[in-house]
Amino acid sequence: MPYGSTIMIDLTEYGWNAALAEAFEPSANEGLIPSRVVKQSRDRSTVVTAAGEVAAEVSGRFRHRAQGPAGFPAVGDWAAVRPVERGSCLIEALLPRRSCFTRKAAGEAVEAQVVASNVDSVFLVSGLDGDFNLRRIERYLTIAWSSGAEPVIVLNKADLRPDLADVVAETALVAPGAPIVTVRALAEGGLDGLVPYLIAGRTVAFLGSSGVGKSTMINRLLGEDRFATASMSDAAAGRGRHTTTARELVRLPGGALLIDTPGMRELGLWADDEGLDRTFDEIDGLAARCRFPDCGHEHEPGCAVREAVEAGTLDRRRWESFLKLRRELRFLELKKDEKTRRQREKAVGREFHARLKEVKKHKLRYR
Ligand SMILES: Nc1nc2c(ncn2[C@@H]2O[C@H](COP(=O)(O)OP(=O)(O)OP(=O)(O)O)[C@@H](O)[C@H]2O)c(=O)[nH]1
Ligand SMILES: [Mg+2]
Ligand SMILES: [Zn+2]
Repeated sequence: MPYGSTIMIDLTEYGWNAALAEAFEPSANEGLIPSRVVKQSRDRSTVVTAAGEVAAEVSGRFRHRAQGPAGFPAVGDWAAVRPVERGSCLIEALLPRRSCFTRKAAGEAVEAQVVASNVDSVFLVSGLDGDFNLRRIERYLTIAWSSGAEPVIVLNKADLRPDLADVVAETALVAPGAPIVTVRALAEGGLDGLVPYLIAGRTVAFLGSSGVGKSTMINRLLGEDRFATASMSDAAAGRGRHTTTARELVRLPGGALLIDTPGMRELGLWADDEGLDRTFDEIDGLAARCRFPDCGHEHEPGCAVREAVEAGTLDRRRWESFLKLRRELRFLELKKDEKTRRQREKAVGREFHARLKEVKKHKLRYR
């Protein structure tokens, strides 16, 4: 790759700005160059630099210093890289993330996994077919409100639902404060509702289960079949799960930056209380009228939330969903605290042994 002085790509087209340039300054002094991660699959990255796209991997120093999986490069990250040879470079550091959509990594480990970083909007995509699920939307929203990006609920495959107005009304009840857009990815003009969010230099991540039409939408917006999509026959037969396997950022001709992601089978919560409260805004509002300021809305007397459920003004499923997600968050907090404590104990232990060794050495020397 030509790393010389020829500049082929203006990184402002990828969202580079004065604030990033300032954060990058120390790295510039080390002879590194700025780049954005445009593709991420397992431990392989591709970054775009002023000289074009190149394969990238993290340096030994980066790996040594990284704090868990969330510290590793994710699509959308800005990275300081060192060109090494034709067609590859080493990622030495990441610039601070402005926002990031995070989930709990699958399995027992209490680790965050960054799905997409530095995003302005997240399109939470559902398909209006058999797979439509309001509870899943609440789960995505809780993370999205915690991410620092603006969520937009995108309901695709609107062609399959004659009762569209009802579905939108139902969705609005579980997504207070989030815009809802219905689209038909396969129809002429069917994506017009997304246009207000596709702004030059701004980044939009497409998130949602497998088969909801994320890649189909991005292809239509690009005007080319850049990404593989599940074929109609696969979709009809219920096959074609997880067609997309990498997280990838592309630039639309109009300048908006879109991130395609593989469908997520499991979306473990990695969020904060504020994200939960925004998702369940009406419950948060009712809570102000509970007798106890720290009411858990479960068994306490004088609970305005439970009273609303009993009076039928708050949907019982909504209340149950809130309690379930909150339980999941509490469990996560507990595990995180445990982990921090263990790490601290380990550090204290290490320190103690180091001192002990010093003392012994000292005694030997002066005996
Ligand atoms: N009826 C209908 N089908 C659609 C629409 N949008 C997409 N599809 C179909 O849905 C199937 C899945 O689309 P994909 O774009 O591959 O889905 P995806 O969200 O990218 O899935 P993963 O990559 O597995 O996460 C394909 O067969 C599409 O043709 C739509 O608006 N209406
Ligand atoms: Mg896809
Ligand atoms: Zn209460």
